[in-house]
Amino acid sequence: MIKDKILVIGACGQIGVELTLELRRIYGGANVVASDLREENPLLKGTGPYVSLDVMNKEMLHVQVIRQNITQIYLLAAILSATGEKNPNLAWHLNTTSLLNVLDIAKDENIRKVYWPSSIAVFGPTSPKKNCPQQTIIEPITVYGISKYAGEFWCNYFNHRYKVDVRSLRYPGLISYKSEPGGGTTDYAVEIFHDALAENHYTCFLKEDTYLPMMYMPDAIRATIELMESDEDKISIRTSYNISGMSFSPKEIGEEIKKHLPGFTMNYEPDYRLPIAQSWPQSIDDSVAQKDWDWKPKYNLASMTSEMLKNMK
Ligand code: NAD
Ligand code: AKB
Repeated sequence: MIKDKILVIGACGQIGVELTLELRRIYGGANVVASDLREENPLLKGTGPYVSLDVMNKEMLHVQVIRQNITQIYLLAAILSATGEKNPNLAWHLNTTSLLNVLDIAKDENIRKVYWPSSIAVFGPTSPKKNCPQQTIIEPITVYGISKYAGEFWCNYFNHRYKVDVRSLRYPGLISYKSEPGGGTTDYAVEIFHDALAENHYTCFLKEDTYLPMMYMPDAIRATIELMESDEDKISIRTSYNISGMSFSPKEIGEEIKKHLPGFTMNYEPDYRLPIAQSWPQSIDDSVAQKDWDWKPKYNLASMTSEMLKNMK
């Protein structure tokens, strides 16, 4: 049996912390090397090795891969949709160069598997709004969406041309309480819990009827590991798989929170993130992921809300 040694890049971010902890639970703490530009997240301390690493420095990345005998890479470093619009050049540069650095090294060093997440942000205003299919019109309007769509095709290219086993999911907005979200348009669905518990009130930067696809973090972590552990012959999509959890609007999540915190109130002050959200689908068709590797979410709006409030209290 191959003994895997995993490198997680961007391990101190919203997904990275929880994914690293779960990978360490499965593969053993010493076999999962966490890395980031930032200081080590307190939740990771003492659970396994940590290296400070800038993924843009290809030489340093290459040295770490060789030095640590890495066999799998999870690349999570990116600039998300809202922050990306403030500095489009930086977002394009980080999101695409980081992926090319990792794919090149994976090709040269025979890395067994690579994971790189895409996003529902690849879709744009011309994509279907409801049950957006795996293959459809894709015309993203954010630099983040453009970088993710380009990245999907780089993954596809490296798989077909060089046989790099790179796998990917188009995550919806992710909702978690262990680590903070990092500059996305769907972040309102995390902020709302913090403000509800602190002030019993939330001012939302989207309109009340802005439906978006969302997922509770435990489902996203499970989807990631299920995809990565699936047999290679089950993977028919080498760009990125649609996956779906739940869909709701700010008004609906507010009403759900109100069932637990009766005095909770909301108002709306839409900003530059509203057109981004309105350009994305409201719900996602993930039938290809269901068929290929048996994907099925566990959480809906009600169960996610009660878990979030229970854990955050
Ligand atoms: P995040 O912003 O919370 O974390 C990204 C991490 O990467 C940060 O800790 C940051 O310090 C690190 N990083 C940035 N530049 C780096 C560099 N040059 N070298 C090394 N590390 C660097 O992001 P996240 O929400 O955890 O997202 C992880 C991945 O999942 C991204 O590719 C993102 O596009 C994708 N995704 C996230 C969501 C979501 O809702 N969180 C949804 C869809 C897709
Ligand atoms: C964002 O809002 O930018 C992310 C995403 C959906 O990719 N959460």
